[in-house]
Amino acid sequence: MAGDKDGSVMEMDSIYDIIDDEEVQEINSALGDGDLCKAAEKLKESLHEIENAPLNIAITGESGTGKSTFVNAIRGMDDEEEGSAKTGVVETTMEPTPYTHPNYPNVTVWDLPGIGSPNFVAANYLQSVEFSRYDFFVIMSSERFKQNDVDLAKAIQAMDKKFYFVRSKVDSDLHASEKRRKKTYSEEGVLSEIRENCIISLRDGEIINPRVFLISCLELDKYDFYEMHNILEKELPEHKRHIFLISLPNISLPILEKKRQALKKDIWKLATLSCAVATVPLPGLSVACDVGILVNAMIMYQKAFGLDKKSLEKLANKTGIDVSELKSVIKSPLVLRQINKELAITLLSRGAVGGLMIVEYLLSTIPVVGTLSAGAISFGTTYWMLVGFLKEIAEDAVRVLKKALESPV
Ligand SMILES: Nc1nc2c(ncn2[C@@H]2O[C@H](COP(=O)(O)OP(=O)(O)OP(=O)(O)O)[C@@H](O)[C@H]2O)c(=O)[nH]1
Ligand SMILES: [Mg+2]
Repeated sequence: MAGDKDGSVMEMDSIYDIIDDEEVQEINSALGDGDLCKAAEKLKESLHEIENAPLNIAITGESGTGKSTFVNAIRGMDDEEEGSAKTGVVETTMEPTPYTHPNYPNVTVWDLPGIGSPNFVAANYLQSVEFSRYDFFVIMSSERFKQNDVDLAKAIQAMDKKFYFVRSKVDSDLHASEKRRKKTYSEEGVLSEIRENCIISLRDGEIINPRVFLISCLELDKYDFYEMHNILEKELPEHKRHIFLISLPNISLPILEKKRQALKKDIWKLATLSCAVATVPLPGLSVACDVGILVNAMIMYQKAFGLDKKSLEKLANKTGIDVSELKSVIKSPLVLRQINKELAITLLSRGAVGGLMIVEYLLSTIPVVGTLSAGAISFGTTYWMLVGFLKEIAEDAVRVLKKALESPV
């Protein structure tokens, strides 16, 4: 795939790279009897639900285990940024403190009070932090898990909520071990020793099949963070998965790919919605669609992949790599342009041929598309345009991340 010099959207390898069987089935059942307006109404609700699903993540554990640092890290923030949780100082919070995600206001990470006091009673603690509002709990420890951690996990389970154990600061353990045992040092060895240790202490506390993720809040892209995120994603209810994926910090290539897939899944909904409401074709095009819906989607992609102005500046700050240098690896002429109606219309007009290809394919697999008359062409063209834009932006996000990872910081 390549955007040509004047910014046209892509050539694709094959139609199957663009639209798969699962999507065809979904479109088929959504369009049902060919009533686009009825289908659009349902899709609107479904999109609204997944984009606005509230996600509340509770971080708990003993004092000093890295809770506040983790609260910042999973929101893609550093500890000194405005809106970040205070770290490093002994700040015994007595109340659960909500920290909103900087880009997604429906995602809140809660920094809960510590559980270290000797007369800690798990059930009372859960009542006092209003356990029912959280989607899941992360119980953090920077050493072996203790009785309080175990009691808390059991009480969470009794309330029918999910919990995950995080063993933080593994970077420090590795560093110390490397210094002290130069000859026999093995990263894998140290990590499996820590894991084993945690599992034993949890099993001793009668936690069956405990799951422990080894993490460094200072280097979130390493160790078990990705695995943890995979498991969380699987275990979240379906309508919360999207926002969870999209709100993750852009710290690793697999995360970028997951984001692309999650966003790609909803393109047919956006295309249907955009075409359902408009009846008058855009001047000079045989496409009738609501361009505003497309512009919003494009802005959302840019933000999700951290290629908007604010995110690039933040990344530059974090890595010490100049914004202009980060931008220099961006290949698509589209990614850095101001996203507005004009850009969307330009892309739609250049996507007409690809749009027809989609329409032809859909007509052969979903005959009901044929009843949409002008809507079918509009659907194909808008769909093609968004897929192309997403592909370009995702590929550039990969280039920018690779550049950022070169940073010595
Ligand atoms: N090396 C290393 N240090 C960490 C990690 N996580 C946190 N820290 C450091 O540990 C110290 C305590 O971290 P906080 O995030 O403030 O811990 P907390 O659990 O919020 O502590 P309280 O609010 O007092 O309960 C800070 O100096 C952090 O920079 C980690 O994964 N690795
Ligand atoms: Mg704290």
